[in-house]
Amino acid sequence: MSRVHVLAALALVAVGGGLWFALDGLGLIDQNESLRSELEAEFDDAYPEAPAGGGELVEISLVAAPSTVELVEGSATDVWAYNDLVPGPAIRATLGDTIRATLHNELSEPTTIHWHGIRVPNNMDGVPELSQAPVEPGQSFVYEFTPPDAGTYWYHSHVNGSEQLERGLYGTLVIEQPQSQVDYDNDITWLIDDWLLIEDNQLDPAFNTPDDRGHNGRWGDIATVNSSLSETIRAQPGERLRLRLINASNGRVYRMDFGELTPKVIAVDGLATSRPIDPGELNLAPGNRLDLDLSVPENPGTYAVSDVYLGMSRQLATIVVEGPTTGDVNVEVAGHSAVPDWSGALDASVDIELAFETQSVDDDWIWTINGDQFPDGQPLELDHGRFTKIKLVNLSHPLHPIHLHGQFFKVLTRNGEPVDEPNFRDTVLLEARETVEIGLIPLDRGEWLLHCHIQEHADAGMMTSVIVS
Ligand SMILES: [Cu+2]
Repeated sequence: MSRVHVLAALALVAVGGGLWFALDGLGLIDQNESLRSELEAEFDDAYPEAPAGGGELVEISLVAAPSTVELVEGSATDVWAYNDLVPGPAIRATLGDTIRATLHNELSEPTTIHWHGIRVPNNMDGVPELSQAPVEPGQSFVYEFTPPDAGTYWYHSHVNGSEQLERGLYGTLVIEQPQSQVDYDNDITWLIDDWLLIEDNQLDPAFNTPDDRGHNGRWGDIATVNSSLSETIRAQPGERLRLRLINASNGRVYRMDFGELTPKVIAVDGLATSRPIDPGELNLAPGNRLDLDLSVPENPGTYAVSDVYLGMSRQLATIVVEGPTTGDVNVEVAGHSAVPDWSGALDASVDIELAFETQSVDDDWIWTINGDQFPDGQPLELDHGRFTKIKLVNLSHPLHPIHLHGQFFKVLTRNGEPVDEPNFRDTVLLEARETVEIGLIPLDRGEWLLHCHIQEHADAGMMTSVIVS
């Protein structure tokens, strides 16, 4: 600092600017640190550090094995499934319950289960080599954890994801509030996936191709809801539905269009939003979840629910409204949680910058983060309880839904413009050459994976790890 600046700083004190100004000007207090303290105070237990517990034990056995599913009427498609179901068994528990899930591997290759979005103890996170050894064929592994947050989650394989997820190794996991603020007439989970079929309605056996890796992963030619091409809900006017959407696709992004229906998004990636959002404003990228609150309208009829992400409309499901009116058809939906505003975070310095990039190697593609293909490179280090700002830079044209295990974060900016999202996330989509800044306060200790949720990109090295200590 020059003498002129010191004098100017002292002059500020002289004119009544106060001690803090003066000390800041002299660099004796790190302004950035006081800003961080404010952001940490603003977080104010937005979600709990540890689970409350005190509930029941929910036990389930999950057998991963080859099976078949009827995607197209009249034909059996060979898949890999948990307990012969795609999606696997729907796991439901109440906040405070402990889940004990025993995985039995009856596949011909190793596997694990990741509990996407649940802040589990690090050794229950299902990441091969990082948090557990892969479960070998014929072996079992017991996962046990008490979810600290209510909401919509899912579980899936975390080994050879470009093939194991594509073949069907996933299921839904819903943690209910002990007392819901709203008494829904129906609570429905829609797991959305797309499938690439060849003749006889079998899965195209060429998984994880150079073409998949070089583009946005494997996109199918049919899209299903709960493995059905014609998922239909029947509801009466005035009923109130909770719809939980999960994107389990390897690469496909959806944007939901409800036509004349007017549901509101009330939770993103599990956690409640502090104000309702129009679903047309949000992408449902691989890994994302959206919870919707839908009041069934007065007019009987057949309403299409479609995906419009690519600009054209593709129908995914149908809501049939019929019968007498049972309740209010114009319910005002409210926000439910305290999400920090964190607009002050725009002035905080960036702690970590991650550049996502591809490299062409021998007519193939690898994916790197800051030049390293996983497991090369050093883990990132984050301080427990400290506000941290991370800049995610997509230097490539393909999409990258970036998923951070074990932590929630909030989007602060997109391409330098402030973003006012009333919600946390665990997965954020980076569009072509987009830069997104996120803020988070790490609460869960351990070494966690950060990766692209396009399975082919992750398998081509687009992963790194984050140590919270
Ligand atoms: Cu990617």
